[in-house]
Amino acid sequence: MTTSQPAGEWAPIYGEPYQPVPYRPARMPAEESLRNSADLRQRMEARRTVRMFSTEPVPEQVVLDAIATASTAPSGAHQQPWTFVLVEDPGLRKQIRAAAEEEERISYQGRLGEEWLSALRPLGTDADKPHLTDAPYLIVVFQQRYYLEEDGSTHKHYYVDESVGIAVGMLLTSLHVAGLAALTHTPSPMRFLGEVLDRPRNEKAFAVIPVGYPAEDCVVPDIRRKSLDQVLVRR
Ligand code: IYR
Repeated sequence: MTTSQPAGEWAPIYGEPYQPVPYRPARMPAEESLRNSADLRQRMEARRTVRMFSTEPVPEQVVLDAIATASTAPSGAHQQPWTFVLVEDPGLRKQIRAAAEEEERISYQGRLGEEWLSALRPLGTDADKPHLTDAPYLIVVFQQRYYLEEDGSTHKHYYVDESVGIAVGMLLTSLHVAGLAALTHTPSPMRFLGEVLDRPRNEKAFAVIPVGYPAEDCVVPDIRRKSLDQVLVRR
């Protein structure tokens, strides 16, 4: 490692002057760049979203590393507007599953509408959410819609959706390269998550991410990804 962050706790720096420090990462030889990018591309092409989890435990440190990696994401005004709640407690997971399934039943019974239901049909999703209690961990990602000081005063946060979306992408990448499966689950509405997990009023649930190993009999939908040609436009 050639550069690293100074050790210590982060604290807000609103209004402080610009104080740049040198950033001189060693130049990576082109062959190494190619090897690394091709290797990551190949690994990521093998990633699948999993909805059938084994209850087998996974190494806790891998999950902590993934959350720490996610928290390296760039963010609007470097405000890092995210909180990751790592839920292991079986009682809490049961509560989350019951509340999610209650909402999802209403959704699948018609709230989503025919167009949405038909978009979901090839994915085989339904209102049953066994992954919420089977997977050994749930990572519930919250967006901090604004910064909340202890005295109750607030500061605006910027580009919160974008920032948290990038962080979740990095989280999923880290889990995948460490051999763990995950699901980006967005129960809707998600308000119950803030209540069950006792989060402050500035935090809004963004996604629930069950993490674990795929079940032995895990199946996934037979779907294809867009090719590079289909997503790349060159000018
Ligand atoms: N939240 C529901 C429905 C759902 C919506 C989308 I968009 C998906 O890609 C998958 C599911 C559920 O979790 O089942």
